[in-house]
Amino acid sequence: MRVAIHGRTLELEQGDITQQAVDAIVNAANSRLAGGGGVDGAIHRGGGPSIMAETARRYPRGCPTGSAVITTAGNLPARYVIHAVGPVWGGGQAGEAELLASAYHRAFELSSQHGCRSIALPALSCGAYGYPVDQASRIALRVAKEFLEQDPVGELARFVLFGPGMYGAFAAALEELAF
Ligand code: AR6
Repeated sequence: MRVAIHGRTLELEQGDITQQAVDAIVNAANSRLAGGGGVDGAIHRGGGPSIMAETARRYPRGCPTGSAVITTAGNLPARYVIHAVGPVWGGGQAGEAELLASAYHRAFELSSQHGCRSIALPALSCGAYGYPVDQASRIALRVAKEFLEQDPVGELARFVLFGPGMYGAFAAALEELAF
């Protein structure tokens, strides 16, 4: 599914984010940048040890929830990996929505600052961190839309969703957003 925004493209695709040949892919990291399962596990497996070596060297104190840091992408087809830290879902009263929006926002900002025209993103916080996908997808797409509307560099934002359920939730949220 694809929509045009100010001549730029917002896309949804079902698949594996590590296979994306875009300028930057976004990792669903934790604040220690310690690696783990899900997207994070797949990125470090596919990219090789140079990514973890770089996060340890450049960001020894990790990355706060709601923010992101950038590294090269090792053996992956992308040029950069942007490690974004979404919130753990705790019921919605602990600022989760703001933190999720801010993690996406910072990831987009870093991609633009590094001259990336295309970026692929996962459903941050929607796996191990338990964020309800109907709510998370609206936040993710709103931030992506705002980015594409005003950023001078970004041309393509593609959400790469794992499985038909996650794709369907994002597709419903995208239809709901008025373009
Ligand atoms: N490509 C695209 N999406 C994927 C892939 C993939 N290869 N693998 C999983 N997903 P998660 P979180 C989907 O758990 O909730 C890690 O241990 C998955 O189905 O990766 O932000 C980190 O180290 C789900 O829809 O990220 C952190 O500790 C979405 O990606 C913690 O998990 C996000 O699931 C972060 O949890």
